[in-house]
Amino acid sequence: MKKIALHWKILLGMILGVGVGVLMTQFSGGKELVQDWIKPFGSIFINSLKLIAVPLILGSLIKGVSDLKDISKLSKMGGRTIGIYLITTLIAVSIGLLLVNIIKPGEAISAETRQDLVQNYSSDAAKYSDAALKQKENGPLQALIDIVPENIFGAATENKNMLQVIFFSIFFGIGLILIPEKKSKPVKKFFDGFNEVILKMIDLIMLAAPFGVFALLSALVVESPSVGLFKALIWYAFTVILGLFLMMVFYNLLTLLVAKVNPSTFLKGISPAQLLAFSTSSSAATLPVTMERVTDHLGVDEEVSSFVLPIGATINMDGTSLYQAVAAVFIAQAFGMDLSLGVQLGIIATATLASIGSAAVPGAGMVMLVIVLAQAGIPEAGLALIFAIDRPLDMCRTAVNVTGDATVAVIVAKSLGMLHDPKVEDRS
Ligand code: DAS
Repeated sequence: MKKIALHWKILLGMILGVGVGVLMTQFSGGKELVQDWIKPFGSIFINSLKLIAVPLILGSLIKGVSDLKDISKLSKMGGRTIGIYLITTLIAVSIGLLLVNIIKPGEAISAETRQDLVQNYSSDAAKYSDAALKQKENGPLQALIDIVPENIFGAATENKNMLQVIFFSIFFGIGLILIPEKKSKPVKKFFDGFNEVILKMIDLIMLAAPFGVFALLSALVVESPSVGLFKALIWYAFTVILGLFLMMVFYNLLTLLVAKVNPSTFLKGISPAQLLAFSTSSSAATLPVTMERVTDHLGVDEEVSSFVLPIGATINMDGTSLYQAVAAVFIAQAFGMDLSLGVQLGIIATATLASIGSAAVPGAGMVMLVIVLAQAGIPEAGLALIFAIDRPLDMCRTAVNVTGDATVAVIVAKSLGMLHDPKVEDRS
């Protein structure tokens, strides 16, 4: 029998989850049945995603940074590349934050639904106020101090210290570049293999996604009046997709203004990679196609594309960072939390770093969202609100991630005089 693509299975899990949830609300005791016998499988699924977050960061970041090869190459091309990657990611997060604060999707939740949400997750809400209180007591640069762990194993045990794991990973990657090649080779080999194992573990976890989604959704439906929630989820999805669309317009403007590549050439050149990214939800799986399209159809020199794109697939995820900013504020709005400007600025930093730490595989952006939520003191239980529609949004944000990488490759090539005429002309 033809293998059914994972996203169709997830979609089926979603539909069955809603169906069972609605069915169970018709019987007395139905809600408790779902909470006692189905919801735990959703919690296990989310825990497995959280479990993989730390090794995911270690593997994908250390590999990404150590792929920079040597410091001279790092300075010549790496500095420029990472600088532009950082700028596009900061722009993406800012667009996301702006839109979610204007559209306020989380406020489309009915008061009684919010009451239910807070009731069901009241323990998390209490944690939030403690975290916010602690935030106030700390000095202005506490967030900077918190990034440097005093003990990497301690940092790795708490999701909220993920930024410390990211810091350690980048630091370790730079150390790896600086030691002699013959000493670093086995270490790089280890992390290449380690990374492969982690990506395989995510594949395995995602196999359980249809069941996880089913459990999450049925619990979600029985625990809160669905009509108020789904209206909010539609507004949430609209906010993310509008932000992603604006990023696409931004990329076309950038390649046109900076590299004089007209939008139709750019889009015809990169669209096969975008479609593959959309259907696989994996920048890593798309990378070989992105490389071929950017080199042969957009005229970027091989030396540039082979350097900029692998790093981009690992650490540059503009779509993901925009989604994480929107999702974090949406969940806070859903719980009736009013995030201060300081916390929102903190989200810019954590969503940028979380997207850098997200691996290029399906669902990685949602795994790393845990960091943004934990750092801002937003209940991670809110993940249950958005998980059900994460996959379609993952498909969209991955297509944006890949387009962002291609855009930076074109700009870096242009700035180094290494942008040639395309080897292959794309007919209209
Ligand atoms: N699916 C990830 C990627 O491959 C992005 C994400 O999960 O946000 O880019």
